[in-house]
Amino acid sequence: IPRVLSGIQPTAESFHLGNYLGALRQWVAMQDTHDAFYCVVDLHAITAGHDPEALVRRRRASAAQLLAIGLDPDRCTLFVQSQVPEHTQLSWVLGAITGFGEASRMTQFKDKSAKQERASVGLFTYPILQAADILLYDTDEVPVGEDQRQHLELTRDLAGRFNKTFGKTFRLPKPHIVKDTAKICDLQDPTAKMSKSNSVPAGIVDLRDTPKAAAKKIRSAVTDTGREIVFDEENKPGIANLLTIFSVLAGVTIPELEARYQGKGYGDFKGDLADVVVEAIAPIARRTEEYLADPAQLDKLLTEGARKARAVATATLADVYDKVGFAQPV
Ligand code: AQP
Repeated sequence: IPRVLSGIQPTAESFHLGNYLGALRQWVAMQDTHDAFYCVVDLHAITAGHDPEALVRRRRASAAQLLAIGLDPDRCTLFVQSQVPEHTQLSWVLGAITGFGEASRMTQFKDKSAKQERASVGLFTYPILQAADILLYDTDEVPVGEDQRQHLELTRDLAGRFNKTFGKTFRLPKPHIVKDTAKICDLQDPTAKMSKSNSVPAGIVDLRDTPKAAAKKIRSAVTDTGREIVFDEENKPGIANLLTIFSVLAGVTIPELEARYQGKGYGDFKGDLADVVVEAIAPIARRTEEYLADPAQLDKLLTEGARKARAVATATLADVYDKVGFAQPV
């Protein structure tokens, strides 16, 4: 049974519809077809500055949302990255075989560092830690959005290079990117991706938004000139984005939606979509609060997940340490 691993950063109080449709929905589905490892990547979340109290809160909020969307600790290994020290240990080894130029080509670093006054070295080496996350678990597939494709390529390059230099150790992982939902766009700027750190609040639907707030954001989403509801990414990126969201959440194809709204206006369409979005996220928000009501139980569950993860991670790291000539950790 193939292995899947993916992670998500606890950088906000809530995940958004882009995270959910681009990646998290696939996480849920792959629990039944794969040996699944999912982690809240809090080590990654400190690379752009952070507040410790908020990090604790967001770590739990992230785990609660993952359970709320349907991850089941009996069917997957759900854990927090900082509880598995092997991630940083492997990252150091991989950093030593990563070229400076190679790391400098990562577009996410270029984009994110350009927006900061002082970008950290941690932000620069982020993709190397991500490679370690993936390679520790002999991962076959990594369900992610389009923005992570380049990092996955780096991961494969590093795995191949390590294998060639020190002997076969790592499996080469493949990205699992669902094309239709690989890039959900900002509701206020449909040419940009919906993003926790870049979008204005009105541009993002959060999974923890109240029904009223979510509906309002959908109803005030930027749409294009013209009146027709047709899927045309080039000329009508706003409507195309809304059609994508509608189609996936309601389980209706885009041609069916185009037919349904022929001759109707944007207002009708957005009103109906608002209902669909609220119906999808309201139960997630409610269940998230239920899990958050018992933080001790949540922490216990995550610690059990970390134990399961470590059973795999320590074996991989021991092999890596042998291969590179390190003494074993005691
Ligand atoms: N707009 C999106 N459409 C489709 N997939 C998306 N993902 C993120 N935004 C979209 C996917 O969500 C997963 C988790 O992402 P992350 O926690 O690593 O954060 P990110 O990719 O950096 O996403 P954000 O929302 O833009 O966060 P910030 O702004 O904090 O960096 C990934 O699989 C990602 O592909």
